[in-house]
Amino acid sequence: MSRLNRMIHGISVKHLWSTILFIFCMYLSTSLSLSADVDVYGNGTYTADRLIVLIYADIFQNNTDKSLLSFGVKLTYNAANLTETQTQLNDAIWYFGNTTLKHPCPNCIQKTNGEIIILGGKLDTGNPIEGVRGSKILLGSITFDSSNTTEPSLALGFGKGGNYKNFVATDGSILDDITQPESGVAFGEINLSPEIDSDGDGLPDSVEILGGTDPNLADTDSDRIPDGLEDTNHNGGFDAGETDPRKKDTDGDGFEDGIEDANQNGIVDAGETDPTDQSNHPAAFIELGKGFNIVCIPKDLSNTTAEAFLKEFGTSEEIERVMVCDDEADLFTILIPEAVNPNPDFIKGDGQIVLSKTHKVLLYLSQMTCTSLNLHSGFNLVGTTGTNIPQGYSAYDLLSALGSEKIKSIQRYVSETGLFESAGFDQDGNVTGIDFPVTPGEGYFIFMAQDGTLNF
Ligand SMILES: [Ca+2]
Ligand SMILES: [Ca+2]
Ligand SMILES: [Ca+2]
Ligand SMILES: [Ca+2]
Repeated sequence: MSRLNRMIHGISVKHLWSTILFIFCMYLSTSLSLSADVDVYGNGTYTADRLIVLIYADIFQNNTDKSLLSFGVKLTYNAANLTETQTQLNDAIWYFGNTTLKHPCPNCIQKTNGEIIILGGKLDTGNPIEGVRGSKILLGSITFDSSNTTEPSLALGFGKGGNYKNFVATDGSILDDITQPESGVAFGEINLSPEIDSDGDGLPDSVEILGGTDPNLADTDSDRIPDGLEDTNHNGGFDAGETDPRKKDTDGDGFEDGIEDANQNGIVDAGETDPTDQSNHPAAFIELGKGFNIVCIPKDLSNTTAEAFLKEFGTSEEIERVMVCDDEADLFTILIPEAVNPNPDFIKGDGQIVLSKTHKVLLYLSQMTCTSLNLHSGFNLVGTTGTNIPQGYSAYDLLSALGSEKIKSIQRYVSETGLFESAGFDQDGNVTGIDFPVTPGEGYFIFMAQDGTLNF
């Protein structure tokens, strides 16, 4: 019985065709794949007027003793149809120096009409013979403007800068010289397909691979701004006027890009600060997550009406309700945007519970005066409204300032995890629990044993 027959024997007719298809695909993929020490191939993705070619290599996949120290690849193209606009070596992997100080490879990209040579090497001073090994290793990329992106006539071959031989392995062997098909270098096809944007962030997958962002994650650096709104010209680079899609805080002023750009639209709107200018940043901010939030509005609340107070948080489209603690009655007053509301006493330093329908950032551009917190025995919902709280002030600092006789514990709500964090005193009067930061705009539950006042 043949191998195929043995495999088919015993399976139902229902599965027969899918099995035959599977075996056929196995055969196809085996017959199409290359099998040299280093297989070089490409993926091209196109739109109506652009073609991006990513050149990859499978390197020493069947040999764990060797890796590759250098390569030289040539792409031949039809210059009548294609105009090269950008060629890059993947210098994240191929570099001279070390992981923190990477020297650019001199003269490693050579262009003539119809031919581009990319040369690369890895020489890490920490481990000079480490080399590179693995499957689908990106060597470099070439971007073309095109009048005919779907039949561009592309071919890969050895890239030789002069007479140099460039594929050198860690054992000293020069793979350019080896002619047996299973050892040495084999050049495959460049497969072409239309550009896609898997994560829907506005940057095509190929541009994300080029630029080092994640093609399957819309916000690579999790600063709340999608990659495609940071890299606004969609070229995979980090250009003047753009925020860096690989860095949360582009200008390093301590405020993440998506806080400064409060509505996360990639534009500096009125009332926002510039995420690319270190000297321009907010004084304080409140970040509302979707759902439950405990916050404290950093402003002078004297003579504030419920209507004006609610406007600080947003419209009824954004906010479901705000709960203000009435300290005297130990009750919450519930306020609903754009409805008829009672007018509670607003006391500076009181916290609020906000049920938000959306994620929202509220920016405060100017410095606010600091306040003292008047805390009464029992439950308090308070917040720090000022911006002159000492740098690094934390729950333990607050507990120590009041002392174990007066304060029992402090809690905050972390909207990302949906959990409360708590700090207090143990039996011996030592601070214990999570030493979370105390920051302007955030609200806290404080449980007091006696009345007390806290001055920052
Ligand atoms: Ca994308
Ligand atoms: Ca981002
Ligand atoms: Ca960013
Ligand atoms: Ca910033």
